[in-house]
Amino acid sequence: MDITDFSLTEQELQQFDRDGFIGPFTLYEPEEMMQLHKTVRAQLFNRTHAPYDAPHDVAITNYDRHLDVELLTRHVFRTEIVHRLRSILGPDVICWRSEFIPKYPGNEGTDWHQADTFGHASGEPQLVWPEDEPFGGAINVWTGFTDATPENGCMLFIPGTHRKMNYDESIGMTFDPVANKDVVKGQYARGFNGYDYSTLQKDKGWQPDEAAAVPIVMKAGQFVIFRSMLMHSSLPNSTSDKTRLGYVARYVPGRVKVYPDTDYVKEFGGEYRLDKFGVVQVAGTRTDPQNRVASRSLSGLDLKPLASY
Ligand SMILES: O=C(O)CCC(=O)C(=O)O
Ligand SMILES: [Fe+2]
Repeated sequence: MDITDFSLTEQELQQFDRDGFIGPFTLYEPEEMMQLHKTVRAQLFNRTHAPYDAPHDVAITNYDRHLDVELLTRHVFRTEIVHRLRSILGPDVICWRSEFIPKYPGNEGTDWHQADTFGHASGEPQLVWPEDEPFGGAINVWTGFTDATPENGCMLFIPGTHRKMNYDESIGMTFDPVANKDVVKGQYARGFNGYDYSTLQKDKGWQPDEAAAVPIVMKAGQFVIFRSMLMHSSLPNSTSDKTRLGYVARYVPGRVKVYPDTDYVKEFGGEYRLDKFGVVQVAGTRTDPQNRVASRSLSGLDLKPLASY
């Protein structure tokens, strides 16, 4: 096999189909990751071209910096990632969101959730797949910018739970960062950026099967690929000195409509204009004609999508 071909093997695809996730895979060596993290951290402070003008304590401030920070643009295009995505999604792949998800020492974990339309906050879908497809949601590529361990807040997955939504995202949630902070659910303090995700449960009497959860332990520089429809959460950071930082890039096939019929991202009690937003074509050529497209990075970098096979 060509060592520059990172496509998933037949066996890996079967595993992904069964479990809803695969990995971790190594993208950067720990030393390289540390350097990259340091450089990117400094560049994130420059918000001249940042896509959303949001207060620093609102999570959306961390969204989509792959659109303006060159090293992150390069990251979402990495062949180690895109080849594998193409194995799952086919030839036309777009990156429609990225997010930094930090867990500082003492922070609560992330509550159990599944995302299909990503409309959980406002009740309005952010992603619309063509009808009659078996899956919705995105393929998440979560990269550890630091190590992720059970102590500092690694993710938990419940394998095989990606086929059935236990949550109804069309209900929408109430943003209340005070009431929804550090609430103990199951054994741990877990939240969802100021929301209570459990309010979307279709069956109020149902509980996630925590006994079936597996910890996703990762070294800095590794990434894991998972369906957003998989049941996932993360543990609290119980350390006093070890930050956990994940950078997740979310991808869909080009045929998915992204933010249909709206000019805003509506989350966290605010509405943020999509003027600077665009999907980034990382493989192939096709995207839904109504999708906003970023033809080049806001930093000026002009990367070409991987050619179709
Ligand atoms: O990093 C976390 O704690 C949760 C990640 C997550 O929910 C996601 O990437 O969709
Ligand atoms: Fe998630």
